[in-house]
Amino acid sequence: MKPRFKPYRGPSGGWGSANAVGTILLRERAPLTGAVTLLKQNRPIDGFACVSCAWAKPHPSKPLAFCENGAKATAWETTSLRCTPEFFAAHALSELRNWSDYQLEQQGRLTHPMRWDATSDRYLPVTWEEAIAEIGAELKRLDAPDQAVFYASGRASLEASYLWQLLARRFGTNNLPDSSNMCHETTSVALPESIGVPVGTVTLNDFAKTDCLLIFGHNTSSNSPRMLHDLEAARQRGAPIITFNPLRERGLERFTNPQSPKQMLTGESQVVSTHYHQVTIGGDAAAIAGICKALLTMDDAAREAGQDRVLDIAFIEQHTQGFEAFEHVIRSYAWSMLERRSGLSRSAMEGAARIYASGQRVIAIYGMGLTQHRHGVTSIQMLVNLLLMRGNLGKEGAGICPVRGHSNVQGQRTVGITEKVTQVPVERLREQFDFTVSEHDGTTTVDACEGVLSGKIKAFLALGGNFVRATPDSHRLEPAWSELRLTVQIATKLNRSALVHGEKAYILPCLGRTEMDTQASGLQYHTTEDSTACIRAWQGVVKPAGSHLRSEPAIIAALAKATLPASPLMDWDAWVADYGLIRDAIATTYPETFHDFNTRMLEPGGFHRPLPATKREWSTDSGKANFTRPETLAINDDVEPTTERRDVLNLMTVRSNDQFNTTVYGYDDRFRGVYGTRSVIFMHCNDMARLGLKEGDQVQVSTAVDDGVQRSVGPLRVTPHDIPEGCCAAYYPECNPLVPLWHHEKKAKVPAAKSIPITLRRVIATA
Ligand SMILES: Nc1nc2c(c(=O)[nH]1)N[C@H]1C(S)=C(S)[C@@H](COP(=O)(O)OP(=O)(O)OC[C@H]3O[C@@H](n4cnc5c(=O)[nH]c(N)nc54)[C@H](O)[C@@H]3O)O[C@H]1N2
Ligand SMILES: Nc1nc2c(c(=O)[nH]1)N[C@H]1C(S)=C(S)[C@@H](COP(=O)(O)OP(=O)(O)OC[C@H]3O[C@@H](n4cnc5c(=O)[nH]c(N)nc54)[C@H](O)[C@@H]3O)O[C@H]1N2
Ligand SMILES: [Mo]
Repeated sequence: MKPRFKPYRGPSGGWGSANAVGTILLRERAPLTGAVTLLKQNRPIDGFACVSCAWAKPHPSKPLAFCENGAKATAWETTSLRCTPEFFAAHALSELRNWSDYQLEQQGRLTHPMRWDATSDRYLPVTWEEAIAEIGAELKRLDAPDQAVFYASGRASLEASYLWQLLARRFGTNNLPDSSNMCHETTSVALPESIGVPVGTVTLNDFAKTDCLLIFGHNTSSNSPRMLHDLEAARQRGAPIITFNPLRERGLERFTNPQSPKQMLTGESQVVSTHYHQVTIGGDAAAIAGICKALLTMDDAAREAGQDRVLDIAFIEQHTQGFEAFEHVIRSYAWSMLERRSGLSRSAMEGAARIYASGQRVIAIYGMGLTQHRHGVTSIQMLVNLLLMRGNLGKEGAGICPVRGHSNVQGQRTVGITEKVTQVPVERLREQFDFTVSEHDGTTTVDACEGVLSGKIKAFLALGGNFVRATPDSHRLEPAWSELRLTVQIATKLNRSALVHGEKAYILPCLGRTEMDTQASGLQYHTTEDSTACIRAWQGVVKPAGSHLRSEPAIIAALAKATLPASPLMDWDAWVADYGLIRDAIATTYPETFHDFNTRMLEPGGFHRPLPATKREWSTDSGKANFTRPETLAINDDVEPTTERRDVLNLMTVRSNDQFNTTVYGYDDRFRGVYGTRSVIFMHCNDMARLGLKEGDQVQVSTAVDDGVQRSVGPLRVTPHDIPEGCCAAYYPECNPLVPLWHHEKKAKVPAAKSIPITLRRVIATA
């Protein structure tokens, strides 16, 4: 199909959304089963948790508790297409490596365990028994447990995740990076320092009570569309929504509720953002500092006039520490500097402060626009500072809301998927299973990539995901994978990570969450934790995609038995026969959160993880909520300001409305007006003019850092867009070769995928 470009003027949701659902059901040849399955989506106990995003599922559930992108994710998993041994027999990997992400996954669900055969360069079928025995033997043959990495993408259930970390830890390593290391690890570092919890503090009940929302760097309409219902309800109560985003995301402007017959018939739509600030890429800390500064000025004026204070002094005195130092540094900032760094005018920041101060209960929402930066921790902590100034934490209707990515990524950390030993209940694991957890921290995602490059890592096992495609510096890393001894993909679909492989390579096909998981004790429940720390039980509803598929817990247990010494304390067979016993083990390791797990998971609406900050108890070093002083308001110290060149732009890599991470559902990005292609770069028209580029020109994009490595992607089509000057945007994962591995959040090591200095070279001019 010839690419088309046409600005989208409609709302998000609405008929565009309904049509998109129909199209994908047809393409996956899952129209009827797919449609019936959708009725079970996000219905607890006898239904399944959406496999797409981590946004909270309301209780009681709505009649059609899914969104356009949730429906796409379900259709993608329940597809009737199959990627069989015949497919693999017909295609050598050297050929498949030239296929697109879309083509690979479009082959459908994997059906058989497969082993790479070097002679024919093909994956050939292998029995489960052989595959598992060989993988176990390879792991045991390693010189040290730390030569193995156990990666997890954030989709696996709490049960599977707990077994995965137990396998790795008992094997002797904490090398347990997960997708969080590319995503919200910035949150996991920032929030504990500030407020003593690693996750967001709000629930759906808070959304129902709030009277003002701030949204920083989150593309809600594409990536957590069900949240639009909560935003719509807030708007109907008159709550303002102030959005900070370099791109004017259409879906954050207007929304038509596809579940409202009236809105659908009349074409009515609701304004989502009442105020939209196109902050410059990475300018959030400065923008928030400006709002804080304006609040201080407003508070000074109120005090002088003998009016009510703007700051919540009682809260600040009783519950926080560090305010004076924070106040001092904020007052010292010059408006001109804040304007330059944020890209916003002083009056815009003052206006945002006035609206913020008019709310008594404010929620701050954020996504990858804050976390995937060199100084992401600073930005998040500034946002917490802003909330603390008016006591917007630990009260109903207020709080901090990091929007998690994968549907169970938050839960994986809760049951032990982490590379950091300090977060592991080492003593409890010793008592429960009689082994000593390795005392070294394991690898983050970035460390794991470095280990692959340096040769330190010899074996890489993935519980889902597409690590090779999701990680930075792809062109440097890909050749290094062939030096590995062992690569194992536990997966539902074929992706590039199975094609860029080690000397011994296996694909182990697993059940998806929509599918019925029947074990010796019958149909199994599994559990997940969403972005609001709500834990619930679910059950698959569709027939498994093939008779050879195994569940993730069953695969992990088999690997454990083939790898670890036998122990009566770890009864892997019993765990697989009845997942209730895995939940009992989880409850023994983490009693505060998971006591009476098997009962409470079935309570209507599930149960919430206890979070001290929501009760104004602060599990921080100081015992208080901490105001933190920003270390810097610099956007990106990988490019020296003195050598800042006029031809260097700041690139953010973003998702389209037609993908789930590295899974490309299609080539349209309706809200951004792009159809039939992903090879585009969105630019400001002044930058285009300055660089002598015209709409439709094809450019090669290169990273503008001087570390001796050439990084380049293209050609991409120059596409004018409403984005601040000096900023540009293009799609992830295609642009991952541009991200230097060392270009990551300073403390959290999340790749800084939202601020890559680049230059452009025209390769083909518009005809
Ligand atoms: N349909 C669908 N749903 C998904 C996903 C998906 O791929 N598809 N992925 C899931 C996952 S794992 C995650 S982590 C989430 C991701 O959801 P998001 O956090 O929305 O991630 P991105 O698509 O990367 O979009 C980042 C947004 O931040 C803005 N932004 C970029 N840089 C900055 C900045 O410096 N400041 C500010 N204020 N804004 C900035 C971009 O313009 C964009 O709107 O979604 C989850 N849900
Ligand atoms: N440049 C750039 N890079 C980024 C980002 C960015 O914004 N910009 N975002 C980052 C973020 S936030 C994230 S979370 C990562 C995502 O990184 P990953 O989580 O590693 O990648 P996904 O694309 O979500 O993984 C998709 C694959 O998961 C497998 N899969 C799907 N369902 C299941 C299941 O139920 N079980 C199993 N075992 N496998 C399954 C399928 O084989 C599918 O091909 O990418 C990161 N990389
Ligand atoms: Mo993510």
